[in-house]
Amino acid sequence: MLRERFQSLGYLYFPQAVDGDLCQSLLNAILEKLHPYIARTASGAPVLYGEPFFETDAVWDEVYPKVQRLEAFHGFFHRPELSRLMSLVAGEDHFVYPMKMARIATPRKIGYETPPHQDAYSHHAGPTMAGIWVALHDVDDSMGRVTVLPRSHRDGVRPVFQAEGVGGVQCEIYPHETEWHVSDYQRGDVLIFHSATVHKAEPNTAADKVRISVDTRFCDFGAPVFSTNLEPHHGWRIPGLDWDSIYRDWQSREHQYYWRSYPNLF
Ligand SMILES: O=C(O)CCC(=O)C(=O)O
Repeated sequence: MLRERFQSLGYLYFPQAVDGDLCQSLLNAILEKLHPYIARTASGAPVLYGEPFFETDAVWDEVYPKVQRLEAFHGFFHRPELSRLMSLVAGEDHFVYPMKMARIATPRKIGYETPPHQDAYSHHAGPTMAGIWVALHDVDDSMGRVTVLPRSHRDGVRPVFQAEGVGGVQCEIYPHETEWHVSDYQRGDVLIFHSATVHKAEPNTAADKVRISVDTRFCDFGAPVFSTNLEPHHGWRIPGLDWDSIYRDWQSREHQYYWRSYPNLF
């Protein structure tokens, strides 16, 4: 039934599907690495101190490798509760992409939010790949919510053009596609979207609140996986951001290099 809904709508939304304490603990670990640029207020939302920044800006390049080196960040997507959600779409035997992403959507960076795109294009993936996105704290309508275009996966992979913002490309939106699905999010809310479902982030129009979320990709085990997905996120452009450096201080080897034996890389 959920699979049918997923195939029909192109996405699934699971409110508070991940334990709040687990999200809190990962958020705290990430915030430690974002010091002194972003910190948590008593009210809960992460807050920006100083100038806004976006992926590839100098501050982002300084803090992001520290976030990428967190064992808890990578391990998060291999936990049973996340696996269970992925199984609903890709079956028990699924493959979690090694590339894990953390999003730091700061305010006052209008125009640099994630543009409308399809992951099938950006990750060179087929129809059985999907994205999983998790809100690590409550996200209100000012904070750059992620929004999806329902049923947009049915029209296949679309032409793209260059855009500002995360990922740098934007896909075509057809004139009849005017109804986006969006919600305020609570900590632990999960979105799963089909590889061809168009999604984007709203601008973060808050005065100082930052939206921090995490996401990755997954597929049924054995589906083709394009080799660029085996790199750490932004490892292709940040010197030294490679798996050896990411894994260096980890306590466990369980989630290190698990992807090397994957049978269908191209
Ligand atoms: O969180 C964001 O701003 C972007 C998320 C996204 O586009 C994705 O997970 O594919």
